[in-house]
Amino acid sequence: MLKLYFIMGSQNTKSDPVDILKAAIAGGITCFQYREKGEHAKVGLDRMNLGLNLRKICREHNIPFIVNDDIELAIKLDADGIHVGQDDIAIDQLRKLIPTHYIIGLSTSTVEESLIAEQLNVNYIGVGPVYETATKSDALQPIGLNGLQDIREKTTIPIVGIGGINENNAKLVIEHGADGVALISAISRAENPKRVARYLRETLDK
Ligand code: 3NM
Repeated sequence: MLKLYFIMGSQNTKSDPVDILKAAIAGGITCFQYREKGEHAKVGLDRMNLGLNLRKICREHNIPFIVNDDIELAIKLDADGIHVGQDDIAIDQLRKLIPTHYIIGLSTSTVEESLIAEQLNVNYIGVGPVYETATKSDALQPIGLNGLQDIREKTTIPIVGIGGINENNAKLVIEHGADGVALISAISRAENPKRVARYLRETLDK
């Protein structure tokens, strides 16, 4: 499920997010996260309605649908899981508020955070930023492939690398221990999202 993990909100594309998601699925993504967040993100009903559309598309194609951060939205959209950051709700608190079957993902960027995540029994960690990214305005300093590898060697939890990942470096991220790659702009801002997703999937399947 983590192999080719696509994340998007309407703020991440100039096109219709529905079209981008359909193209990404046709190209072979294995998981989707709805992350309607930051400058120019939709709020309220608009955010909900886009979420409903994207959720429906994922359901039709058997693609796990994860919601970023917002528990209420995740439940309203009948998501398959939720992804939270270090500064969001504590995991034991989160568990009390979501259905037991939910996939839980947690962002980490250090060995220490990753060991704690492992102890908390979350389903996967999103480790990054591996590379510099322009997509997240408050992103930390890149940890690099070495930082990723260090976390891999000290934990056994499933890892998805994130931050600045694209067609040219995705394989390296896997070679340094990640089980999958999570990416936004490489697909959401691509001229041909389907082709990029397909290329990524073929590269990672090799
Ligand atoms: N989280 P792109 S980096 C959403 O380091 C997000 O936790 C990060 O976007 C983290 O693939 C990031 O366009 C942005 O670089 C990823």
